[in-house]
Amino acid sequence: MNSSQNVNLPHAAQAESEIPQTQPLRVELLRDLERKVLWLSTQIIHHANHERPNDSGLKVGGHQASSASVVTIMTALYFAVLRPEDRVAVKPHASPVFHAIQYLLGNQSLEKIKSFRAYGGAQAYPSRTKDSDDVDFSTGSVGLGVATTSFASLVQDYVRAHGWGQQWPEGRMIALAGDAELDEGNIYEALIEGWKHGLRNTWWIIDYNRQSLDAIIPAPLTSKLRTVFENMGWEVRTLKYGRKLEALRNRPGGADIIEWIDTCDNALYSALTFQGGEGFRRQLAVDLAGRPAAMAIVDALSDAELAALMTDLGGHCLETLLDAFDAASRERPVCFICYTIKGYGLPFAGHKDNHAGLMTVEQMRAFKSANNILEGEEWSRSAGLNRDAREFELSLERVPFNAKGRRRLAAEKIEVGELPLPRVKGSMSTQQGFGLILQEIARGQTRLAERIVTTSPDVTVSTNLGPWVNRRGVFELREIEDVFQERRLMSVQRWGKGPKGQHFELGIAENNLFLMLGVLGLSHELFGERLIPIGTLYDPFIARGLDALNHACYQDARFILVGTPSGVTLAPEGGAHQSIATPLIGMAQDGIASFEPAFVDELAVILGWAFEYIQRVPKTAAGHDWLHEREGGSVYLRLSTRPLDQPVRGLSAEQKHGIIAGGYWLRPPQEGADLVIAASGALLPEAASAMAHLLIRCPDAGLLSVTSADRLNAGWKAAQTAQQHGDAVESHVERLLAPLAHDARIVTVVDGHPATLSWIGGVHGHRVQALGVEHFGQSGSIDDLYRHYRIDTDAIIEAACAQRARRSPPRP
Ligand SMILES: Cc1ncc(C[n+]2csc(CCOP(=O)(O)OP(=O)(O)O)c2C)c(N)n1
Ligand SMILES: [Mg+2]
Repeated sequence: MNSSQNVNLPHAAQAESEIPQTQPLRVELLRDLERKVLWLSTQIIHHANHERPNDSGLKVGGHQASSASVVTIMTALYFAVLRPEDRVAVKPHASPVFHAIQYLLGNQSLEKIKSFRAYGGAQAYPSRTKDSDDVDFSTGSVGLGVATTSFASLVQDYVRAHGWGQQWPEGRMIALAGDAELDEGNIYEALIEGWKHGLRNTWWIIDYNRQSLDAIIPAPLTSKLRTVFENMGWEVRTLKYGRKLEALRNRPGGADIIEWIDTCDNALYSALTFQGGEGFRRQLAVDLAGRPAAMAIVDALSDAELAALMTDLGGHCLETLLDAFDAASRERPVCFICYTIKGYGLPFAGHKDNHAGLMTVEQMRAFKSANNILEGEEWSRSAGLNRDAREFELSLERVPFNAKGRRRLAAEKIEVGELPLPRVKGSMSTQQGFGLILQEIARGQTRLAERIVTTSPDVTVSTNLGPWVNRRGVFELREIEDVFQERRLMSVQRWGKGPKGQHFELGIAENNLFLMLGVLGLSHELFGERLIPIGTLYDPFIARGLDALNHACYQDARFILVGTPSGVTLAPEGGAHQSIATPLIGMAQDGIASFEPAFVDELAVILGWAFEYIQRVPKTAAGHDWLHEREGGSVYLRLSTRPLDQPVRGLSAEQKHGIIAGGYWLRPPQEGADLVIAASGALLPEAASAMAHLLIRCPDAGLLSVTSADRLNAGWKAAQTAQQHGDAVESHVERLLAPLAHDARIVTVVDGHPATLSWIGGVHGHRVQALGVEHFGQSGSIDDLYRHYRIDTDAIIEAACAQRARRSPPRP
């Protein structure tokens, strides 16, 4: 293809994809768009900081230099290369560029870009949930958006291998990464995982400006990156020079100039870029003295021309970019290392302190005039381009990427129905129960069973997912024989591998689990196909992937997370494997409802609800319904390996409601009762046994099974807000505790941090003794550890009695 003429569709297969009335834009037009995008993205930040009223005087911020660095790359992508099915993670600090492009394409409002970083305006960093202009992947915590794209590609393969998603062409999963993002370890974890799964159809485009927030990287990193990526099966394309510099190679002396840049220290090159043509000229006069042919080239150029030549890097050359994108493979993942200049085209280009730098009012005035933009035309889409406005608009309408409008897909809900329940009798742990329930589901030929996809970071067996995988198989793009089975060697795990498998086997990196769940849980919106993702891991190692979990929830991905085993109940395994803080994580993490059931029948109710809850459609309409729960989200189940005697009972509708709302009475308190023991999960037997002792003195006492401190608390908070707005509503926990005497005592106990339930006294002003684990665990038996951490029967009794001693005199 000759990209100086027309920009062709990048792939023949795609050319046939039914994109109506679109046509490639000519490079001259792309060049104008590049200028316009640079102007608008710079102006969006300038307006937020210097033009919009700002009562607080607080700096609004924004990253003009980071944005300028990636303008050419994003212009090439969005206006020429991308197709609607492609999905992009834009580096966080280029948010203004993304919003400017969507504004030009008619997908973003003027009002939103004028209120960039203001309440209700375009977000500081691209956000799927808070922005309205079709963000594919939220970014902000550097590294996560990049790695997400490789998991997105694996999930797309999964969907298509199962024969779904055929109504939508296969898209490329693309990350626009800042070069410092590659310092994040999660990138390398993702590279290894991608290699294991035969990753393809993924592009990582690195904005290689050699600057981060604080620093300029001291030595060339490209050779290191190249080996890492190639080693992991990636194709690497380095786009170092633009057309102008490349052309020098054929001129006498030109190679000397190229060689000079090749060997120039990054910091010096940055400083000279900032100084401009005059700076380069002085330096070259010294360094290329004795190379008359090279100096003849330099001497023939004006300062402006020399600066333009010396900074003509690959990432700022449309033709170079278009050619590289056009030639790139789909069958292998591709890493483009695009040399760029941070702040390219702006006065602080190359300056080492430019990361958060803002152009001054005077600089913006000069920049506006250089762009031929008149006063009042700052937000015009075509001003200053010397083009017919109507034709320009028509060209924008024909941009292939925009052919299908907003690309947020939807999928029908999967009917959940009654879950087939395992036979539960005798003693069983919630973890065992979980494995059995999934095994039962796996046996059935239901839509639910078909759409469940499980994944685990190397703890599939030890989190009881094995039987599910035996029935449903491991997902691999190609069929792989189980050698052990073939040779009739005994193994409990008979895991066939192939394209119809329903379990993603992951390596140990928990971060990858959450990135994977993040994409599996967005499959309905990204690929138009609903999946029901379930991920299992050891509960303490949630902390290992916490930022990726937060990222998944921030994107409103929908999945079920099973943290098991949990707490000091894991006894002999010791402190490194015993979670303490996870109940608080479950409460504090937005977008995920956490549960800690004690019995398998409770777990079954929660799972049945969870399958439906994760499919709820987010409310988009404005208006508040204070008590109404958040429209869906993910679900976290904190399970245990401690076998508990299972109650033989049929749960009533009221009990089931309580289990989901967060708690129900195992023994209801009498009216005016003066003691309640509230316990979660594996500690129910201790609570029940303490209660049996205490009943002699407190026959009215109640025993509460807290299935979800998170939902109890959230319901209470929502009710308080509603009550403050005049709604006569009562939360579940308010209702539960209503019969208690005003001076009743509550003892709470949880195998986790005691703050999980200590708030409960605030509901009606009751006194609380909160028991739980505050300090690192250790090896021991359950009895040893419960005694040591004061969560055993005696500790509960003591807490109840201590409260009794301190009981305040009855109010008159
Ligand atoms: C996990 C995380 N750590 C720190 C930051 C703060 N931070 C934002 S941008 C940045 C440097 C980014 O440099 P680079 O990726 O090279 O982007 P550039 O602005 O040069 O394009 C840092 C440290 C962040 N956003 N996320
Ligand atoms: Mg950088």
